[in-house]
Amino acid sequence: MTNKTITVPDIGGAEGAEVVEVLVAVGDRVELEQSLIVLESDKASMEIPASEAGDVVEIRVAVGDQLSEGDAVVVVKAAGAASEAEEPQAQSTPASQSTAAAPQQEPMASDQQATQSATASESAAATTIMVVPVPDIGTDGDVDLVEIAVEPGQRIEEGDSLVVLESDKASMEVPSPASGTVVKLLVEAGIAVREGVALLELEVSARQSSAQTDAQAAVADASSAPVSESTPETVAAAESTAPAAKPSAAAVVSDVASDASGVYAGPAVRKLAREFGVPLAQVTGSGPRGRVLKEDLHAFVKKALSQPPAATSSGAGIPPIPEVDFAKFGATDPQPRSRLDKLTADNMSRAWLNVPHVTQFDDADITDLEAFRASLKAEAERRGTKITPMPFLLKACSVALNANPKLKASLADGGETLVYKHYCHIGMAVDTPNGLVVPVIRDVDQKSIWELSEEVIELAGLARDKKLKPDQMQGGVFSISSLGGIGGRGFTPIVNSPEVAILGVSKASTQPVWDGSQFVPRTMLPLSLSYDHRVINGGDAGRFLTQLVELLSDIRRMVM
Ligand code: CAO
Repeated sequence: MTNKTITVPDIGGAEGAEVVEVLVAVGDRVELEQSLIVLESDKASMEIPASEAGDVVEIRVAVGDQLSEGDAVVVVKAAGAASEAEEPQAQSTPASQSTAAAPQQEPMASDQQATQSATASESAAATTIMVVPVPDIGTDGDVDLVEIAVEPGQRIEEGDSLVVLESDKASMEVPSPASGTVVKLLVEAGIAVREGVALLELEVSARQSSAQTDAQAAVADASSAPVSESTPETVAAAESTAPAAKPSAAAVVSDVASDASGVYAGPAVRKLAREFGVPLAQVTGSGPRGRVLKEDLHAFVKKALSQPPAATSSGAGIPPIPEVDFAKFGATDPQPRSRLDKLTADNMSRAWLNVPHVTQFDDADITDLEAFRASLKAEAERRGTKITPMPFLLKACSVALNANPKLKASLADGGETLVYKHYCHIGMAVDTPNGLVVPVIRDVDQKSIWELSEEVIELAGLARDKKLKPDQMQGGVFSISSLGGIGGRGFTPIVNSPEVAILGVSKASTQPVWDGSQFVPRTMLPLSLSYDHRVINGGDAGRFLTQLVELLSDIRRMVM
């Protein structure tokens, strides 16, 4: 039994590839070629395989470490390796030792097809055409060419991704072996390719080329390039090897097709996702077999940035409501929401999440009020208006608010200060086809019932015609939400923060009320007062609502 240090093999010259996952732990038994860690460079995601089977006795790396060829990964206690020396000390193994362990290295032998074309003049132009083939991809079979990442005329740097290949198990990016300009694509997306198939022609500098042609690789024969459009004229055979002219197999080590969360994405997309801080599992892939493309990631980020934060998730650790594909259950008709609806949603979420709400209920006996209102009908008609319970509600609220000023105060300075207001502007929720708006009636306490009545009609009309000006929706100290004209026996309105209280008004109805000796029919108006319990206590709310009920039950009290 000997201790063996397993090191990073040739990873295509990538320096400082980051450890993104450690797949084994001390004490684990690893088999030959079992993946030990996952490294990611800016071009590829690579699983580093065990070059020895044995028990892991030491892990030399941690997530976040930057590794290069030859750096130690793990130490294993290997069985039966009689020829190997014991390695008692932890140290990096020389690259030459480690590369022998990398299964990806072998395809770099001279039977591979790389490629230097001789079509270009070797002279004055000082450029030459290089044909870039599919490198060793770890399989003899065909793989799908799913994406072409470059186009003719494009200037690229050595290492830039040229194409994306995909097998059943892996997605691979083929990096450019040299810097240059793409002259011609020899393949198209959607075809099947295999090692040796010419991908494209690259115009490179003669200097760069000559450095590469010192060790030029043989070109694939026609039979090994089943889908290539390359011709003998454009692909000149060479007998030597050309490591610089062909992508290193290790540099395109396959990225696992789908990770533990089932995400299917290439290394560049994974890297980008990490940079954006996007959990890839949340991105819907539009590529073949659901593969997440860069475009998908961009679309996801764009959408996330344009969405109001509280639309589906409040943040603060509150889990978002999952998206549901309703079309699975029947016909649907998705409609974009109006700006007003989305704004209301934001405001409601903000108030709901920030304000500890309590709602208190009571009924006001408005029998006399209704009789009085009915008596005003003829006069209202003469004035060219009509009078609903709303102006009476506004007036009664203004009186009760002035008597209970805390109900029209607001918190400030992060809760350090309570701002009392000497004015009495009241907001009135208006239901419009376009959404909910809350125009504000100013100085309600100083206006007559007739004035209030006219203003209710005017502001409700402006709201429905989308003609309210911003200042007509600002400055409220309290709100009334009346569903009385619509129906319902009670509801719990959401405080229109930074206000601290809101009155919900439901539909009045005739109820039997015990008068001490008998039941008598009375018109009862259900009221619900929601309040911010950080500011308003039950006692404050109880006093306010009781006074409001008294005012509505006997409107003479409004002038007292
Ligand atoms: N009980 C019984 N009847 C009532 C009533 C009540 N509480 N309140 C109003 N009514 C009657 C009115 O008297 C009127 O009847 P008549 O025409 O016979 O007189 C009818 O209902 C319709 O009134 P209205 O709603 O047009 O007028 P309003 O002054 O009472 O209310 C406004 C004006 C703008 C508040 C109202 O039209 C409205 O938009 N309400 C919806 C508010 C809302 O959406 N709140 C929810 C916010 S949170 O989602």
